[in-house]
Amino acid sequence: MFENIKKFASEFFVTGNSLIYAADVSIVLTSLVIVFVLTYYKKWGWLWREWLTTVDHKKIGIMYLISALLMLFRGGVDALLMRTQLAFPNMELLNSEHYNQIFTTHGTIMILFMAMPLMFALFNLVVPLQIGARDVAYPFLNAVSFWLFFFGAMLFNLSFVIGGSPDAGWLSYPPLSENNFSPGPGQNFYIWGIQISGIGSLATGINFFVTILKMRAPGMSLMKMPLFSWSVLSSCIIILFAFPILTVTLGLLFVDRFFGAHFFTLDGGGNPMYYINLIWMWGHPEVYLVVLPAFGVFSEVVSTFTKKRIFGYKSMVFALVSISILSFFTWVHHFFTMAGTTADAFFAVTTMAVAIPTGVKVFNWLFTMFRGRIQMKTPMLWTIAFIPTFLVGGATGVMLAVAPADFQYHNNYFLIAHFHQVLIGGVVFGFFAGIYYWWPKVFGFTLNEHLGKWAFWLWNIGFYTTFMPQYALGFMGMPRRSYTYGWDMGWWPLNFVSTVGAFLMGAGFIFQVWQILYSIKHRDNLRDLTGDPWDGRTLEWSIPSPAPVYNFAVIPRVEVRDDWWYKKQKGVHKKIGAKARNYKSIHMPKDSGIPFIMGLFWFVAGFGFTFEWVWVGVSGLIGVAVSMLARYFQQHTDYYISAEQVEATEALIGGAKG
Ligand code: HEM
Ligand SMILES: [Cu+2]
Repeated sequence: MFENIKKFASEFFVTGNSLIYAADVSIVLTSLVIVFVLTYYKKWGWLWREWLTTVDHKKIGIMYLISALLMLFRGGVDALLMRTQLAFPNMELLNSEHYNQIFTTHGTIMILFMAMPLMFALFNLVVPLQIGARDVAYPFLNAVSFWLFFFGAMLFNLSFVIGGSPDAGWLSYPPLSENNFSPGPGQNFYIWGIQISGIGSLATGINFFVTILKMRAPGMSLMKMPLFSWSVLSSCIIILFAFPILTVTLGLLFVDRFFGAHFFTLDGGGNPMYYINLIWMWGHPEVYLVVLPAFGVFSEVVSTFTKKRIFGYKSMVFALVSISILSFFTWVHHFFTMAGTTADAFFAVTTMAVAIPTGVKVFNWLFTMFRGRIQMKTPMLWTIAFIPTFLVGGATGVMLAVAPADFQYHNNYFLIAHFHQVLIGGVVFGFFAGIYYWWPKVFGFTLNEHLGKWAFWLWNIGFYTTFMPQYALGFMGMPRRSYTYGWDMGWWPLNFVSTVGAFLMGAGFIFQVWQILYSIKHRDNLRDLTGDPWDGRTLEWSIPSPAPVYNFAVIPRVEVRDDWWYKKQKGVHKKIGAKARNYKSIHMPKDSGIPFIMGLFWFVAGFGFTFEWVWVGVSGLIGVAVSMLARYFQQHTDYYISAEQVEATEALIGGAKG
């Protein structure tokens, strides 16, 4: 009996590495601290009422933000471990197996559980306010999306301490990811963690697509819509077409592994290349859909901090939409070395074509800044830093798109440098700019600028120090995913420099955490009472910060692009308050515990199938079905805020100006 338990435990829990034991201890301790604090301060009810059951897009946005920052930490620790291992030849910090696991979890977490939720945080925090809506089109579904993301991410992260991490790379190519080569739970964690959160992402895409098309304030025609909302719309178009491909691909891989099918194995008539084509038909659009909203942020920030309207608005919209369409026609550039010459030529051209709309956008940002009164606040700093970074990232992308030359760069450090340059310089810088920019809207106080500038410089210097040497390492032949190298290769000085840079970025992250904590502590001094600290141009700045539950006491009527700015210029905004006194009752969605519970059941289902405990998996799925039925039969899903209550709230928060 005891022997059996011991055997089970040694397979169930990941053992044999001091780092993992340390993680076990810290996970248990952190959980205990959280439980203790919640109990001691009697906060369980508050947590359930205010957060776990909320359908308010603003709170959901905050939960996405917190989760994404935690995941940035986890993915960052993975990165630093890898960089430490590579700092010198023949290092023995990580063995090959452990290194494989770490680059797999790093890549997966950074894209799916860091970039995606950070993007969804901005969708939720900004879009409804920017288009003058009271919530998203489907608030309940929005909560379901969040909890699917959350429990999918938890499931994936659990693999670190239970069962073992996946190790077949962030896209998990077969045949390596098939049962013969990767038996056990690791790959299953990958499949189910991503599957569950991916369904949530698809729902978010649908939600914001409908929200933007159907819920804009009266008068805001599509061509008067702010560019951030346009970028979200383009991103959602990609989600709508790309995520179903991911769901099917992972589903087929699961069928291969679980039922012994042969979709992606050569024996039995399948082919791994089917998978590789499918996963990149999702994967390439995926990387574009995370960068488009960053482009949207830059457009807002540039025009706010130069006090000018954006140059070439229509060409900006055109560029966004054409990038979202082009994104579906480039996937083969990920395996030029495996395709034929005709296919290579076609996909080389489509890939290079992406540079055109992107170039249009860069010039428009520059023309907007030209002769503007530029205010060097942190959101603007990140935007200015983005331009040269993305330019180099884009140019090296075009180099990679030259199919014959790609036979040289393929799968070496040149590629690693290229995609980090666009992912960090584009996506991460963009979302940071967005967080700094909209932070006061969300929380009612600004972030300390001084610490923010330290973080900015550390991240930037760190970035170039880390990734510029990697281009050279690529030319020197260092393959991607190598866990070690010898003294004879001549690679160590550049690797060492790269590692130093990675730690500088780590220091930058610490400064950001410090900046946030410091600003929370001193929020009374940093308080913004105007609701419009940057003298903004779009509707979100016309209401108090943080916005009340119903966002707009009276839905604004939009006449021009940058409506709020022109109302301020004409001085008519002061009269809005007086008119607005004529409040009406407001229709709102009720909070619900079902999304959280449904997410929990998905987690149980995923966990069960991961360990091939079929009955646990099936029970989880039954739970999911039951929670859907429960929602179906729910009667009272909405309520009204009375006109008097709206009036009282507005008087309290100073909404009714003038
Ligand atoms: C914060 C600084 C970062 C550092 C120092 C870093 C470092 C690394 C390293 C050392 C590797 C493994 C290279 C190899 O052995 O092949 C890697 C791979 C990867 N990184 Fe990062 N990274 C960082 C941020 C990011 C971000 C922000 C993203 C995405 C948003 C990202 C996405 C990826 C992906 C997709 C891979 C490929 C994983 C694979 O080969 O399966 N990284 N990174
Ligand atoms: Cu691609």
